Amino acid sequence: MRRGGIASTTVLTGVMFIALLSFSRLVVWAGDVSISASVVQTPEPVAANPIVQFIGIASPSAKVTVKRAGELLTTLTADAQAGFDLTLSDQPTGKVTYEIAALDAAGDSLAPLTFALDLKSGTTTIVSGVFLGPSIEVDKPAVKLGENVNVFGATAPQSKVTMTVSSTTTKTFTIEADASGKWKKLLATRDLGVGTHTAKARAVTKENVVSSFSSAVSFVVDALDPADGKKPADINTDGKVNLIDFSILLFYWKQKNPANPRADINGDGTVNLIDFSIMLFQWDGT
Ligand SMILES: [Ca+2]
Ligand SMILES: [Ca+2]
Repeated sequence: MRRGGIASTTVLTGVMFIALLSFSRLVVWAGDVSISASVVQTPEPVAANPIVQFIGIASPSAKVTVKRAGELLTTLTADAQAGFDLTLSDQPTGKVTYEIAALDAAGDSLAPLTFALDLKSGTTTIVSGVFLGPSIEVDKPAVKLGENVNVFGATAPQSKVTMTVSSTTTKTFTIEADASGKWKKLLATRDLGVGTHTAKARAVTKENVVSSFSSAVSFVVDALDPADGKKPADINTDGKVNLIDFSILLFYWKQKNPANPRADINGDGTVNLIDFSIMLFQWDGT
């Protein structure tokens, strides 16, 4: 009887129903995380401190940390399939806030989740279906229009990652994570346009468990400058170093910080013989 028989199982069903109702108010979501919680009644009437168990998904070999009211409680490593299962014994009663965070195998952060639970003495609270949002990084914070940007991260192996890239419009991309949970998308900035773009992602496992959203990362796509790729001595940026550039050089001759900064070819603050020698060196003629 102390180990729990048919009678106590019947009681448990009723308790679980009440617990689910109350948990629907107590759990703080981050996105559409599906969470089930149950309360198991122990035979002892009082005394035992609450037990909390978190079962979820991060990324393969992620370092998962649990904080209670901001204080680090425990750290563990997710398995090769990204799963983790941790039990916290001897927890306080009353309203308690837990934060679950994780770093993927490369050290990048997955999106943390926070849970506000109301713990009762002598109970075990199981929070399952906790799927942390993927880690997400961008390889360059700023590029010129036409260059590529890589957005990448980690999540559950073989899960389907949906990434949105937003600025004035939103584009959606679908990527499959590989066997080690890594995902990557090469973005052609010519398709995105000039401006600041913000990317975020979420994942769905093959078993249809949906993650919360990742953090957002931003990158800037700058318009091409007419001078991009041109020789420094091509002062008027027409593609040739010739007499036109030489006449501009003469116009600003001996000036400090000329109104046309390109006339100071080496950028040392003065238009002089050094700039002229660079021009001769880069000379195209005619
Ligand atoms: Ca020129
Ligand atoms: Ca100069």
